[in-house]
Amino acid sequence: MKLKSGLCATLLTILSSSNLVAQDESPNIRINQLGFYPSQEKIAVWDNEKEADYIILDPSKQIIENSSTKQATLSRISNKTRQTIDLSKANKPGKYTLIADNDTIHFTVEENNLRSLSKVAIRSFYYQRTGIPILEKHAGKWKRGSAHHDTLVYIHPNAADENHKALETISSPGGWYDAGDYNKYIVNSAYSIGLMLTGYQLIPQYYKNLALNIPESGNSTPDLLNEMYFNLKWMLTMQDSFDGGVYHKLTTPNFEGFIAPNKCKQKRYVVAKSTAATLDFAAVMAQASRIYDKYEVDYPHFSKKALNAAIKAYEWAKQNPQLAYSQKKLNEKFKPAIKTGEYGDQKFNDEFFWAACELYIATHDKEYLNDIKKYMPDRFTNPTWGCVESLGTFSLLLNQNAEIEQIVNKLKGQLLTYAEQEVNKKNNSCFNTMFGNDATDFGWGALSEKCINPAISILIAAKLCDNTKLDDYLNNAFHNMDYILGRNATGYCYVTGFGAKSPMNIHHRLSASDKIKEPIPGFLAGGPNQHQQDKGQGVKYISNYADESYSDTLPSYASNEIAINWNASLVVLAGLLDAWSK
Ligand code: G3I
Ligand code: 9MR
Repeated sequence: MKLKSGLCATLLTILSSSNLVAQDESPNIRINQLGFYPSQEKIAVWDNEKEADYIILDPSKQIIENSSTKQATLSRISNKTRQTIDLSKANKPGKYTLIADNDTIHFTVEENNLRSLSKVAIRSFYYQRTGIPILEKHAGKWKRGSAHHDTLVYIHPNAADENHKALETISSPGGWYDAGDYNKYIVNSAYSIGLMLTGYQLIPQYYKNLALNIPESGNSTPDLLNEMYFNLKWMLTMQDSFDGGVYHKLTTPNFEGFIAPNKCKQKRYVVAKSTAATLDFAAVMAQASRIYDKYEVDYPHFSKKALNAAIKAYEWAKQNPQLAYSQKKLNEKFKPAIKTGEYGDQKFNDEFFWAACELYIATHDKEYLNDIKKYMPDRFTNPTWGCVESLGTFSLLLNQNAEIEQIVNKLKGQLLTYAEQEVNKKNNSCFNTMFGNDATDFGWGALSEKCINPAISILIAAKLCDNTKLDDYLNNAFHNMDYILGRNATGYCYVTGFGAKSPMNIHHRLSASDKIKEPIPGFLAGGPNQHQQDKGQGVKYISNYADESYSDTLPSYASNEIAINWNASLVVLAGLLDAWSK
């Protein structure tokens, strides 16, 4: 076999060492830093306009590939040309070495490659738990004392009504911190759990056996459900028992500083009820009521309670169908002004649709079926916190019956049309992905909303609508995951604690205040965001290209925050790929 002299020299160095090479030392190779499943379509990207020769060594250091990079493709975002490195010869479990020009990188091939990511991504929610001590036996060095007990939460003047005076208190303990901040938001909580319950229903057997080392582990409920129950229980406390409406969020007036949770001093309030929060609550409670029904032993009466809460919430929403949570308007009338995350929304057809779907599935009541018809979307829209109709679609597909056959067929058609459009985006992609070829892909939370969620949607399309597409869509979903884990424009593996080049300075108050160098593991960063809303607030971006608008610095809330909804995406995709990879 004839090798170019540069490759020969690098090969000799490699054969005499076995250290893992960090991504930074091989700047031209962009690769999934977690490795691959044996059966997966495997490529790396050569981030250089010049073609390069490369070799691949198998675990016994034999050369199994001697080739050159191919498919030079110009990015539509930057002026960069990238090429493809074919790794398909690395198809058996083991540790491989890729040498391209002067760059060397090791990568692994193994069964269950994403298993650890799948677990740690769920465990990140345990670290977000409020009001309880996070114990060393579960959290290792990231243990911490309890804080934010929320047993004395004030009714904000903007939430006062005939049954609750301003500044009265309620108790609303538990639940997860939303993100890098310390507040708890109903819209995002409901959406996150709705998405994970969708994932759970697709692969219940997989989750049955996935033990997470959280306090409830070992009971008879799958740990994913155990973890979500912690937040569902809190959500129930956010419903006004007088009228069924749900407070939009539980929050301090201003974001806290980057201080430890037990140092926080601001008062916490529940704020005005809203249509979006109440409908999202109704949807997720109805969904949870049927899924947790099997786990009465661990969670007695929860199912019934959740369903009643959902029904009441839906009734409230029907009477208050247009109550947007507008912080600006409320702040003009009420004090103290609330400046934290808005999760604002003006359109509620999607929330009505999701809630009607879940309540119909839980009760088979015609009233909800009528509303499903009334709010039926005319096309499929990828799930995000503000656009939740897809969660209704997924639930109907998962719970079909003769009565809704026509509706389900329509929704299947919509989902398949969407999926075809989505996979076509891969044409002429320099990362060989559906995601990341256009600047508009990169907004706040892009990695979850625009990269992972479409991958989830197409997988569901193949699994529930057209099985003949499964191989193709699985490949595409894997490629989007490769993007998340390193085959991308910055070379970051965007999940904390994973990969050779990983975020170290996430905008996360828990990680920033714990005096531990490494961030809490398992969190997906929001990722590159062309709008750079935090620019000039101490944030320097490495580049202005949309796909490189990422800053691994603490102040970068627009690119480097973490959030439960983004991790929910990661949980679902990692789980589906791990379960369906065979
Ligand atoms: O909808 C518009 C779209 O029409 C427009 O083309 C696009 C480009 O400007 O913007 C879209 O609006 C964006 C909106 O999210 C909807 O996705 C806004 O620019 C963007 O600023 C907004 O970001 C939200 C951010 O809060 C700021 O409000 C994120 O989605 C949301 O995930 C994030 O959530 C925060 C919570 O408020 C507080 N806790 C942390 C959490 C994560 O950062
Ligand atoms: O830290 C805040 C983060 O958790 C929010 O998601 C984000 C968007 O609402 O806002 C961050 O707070 C910033 C504020 O919006 C503007 N001034 C700088 C704050 C970060 O230090």
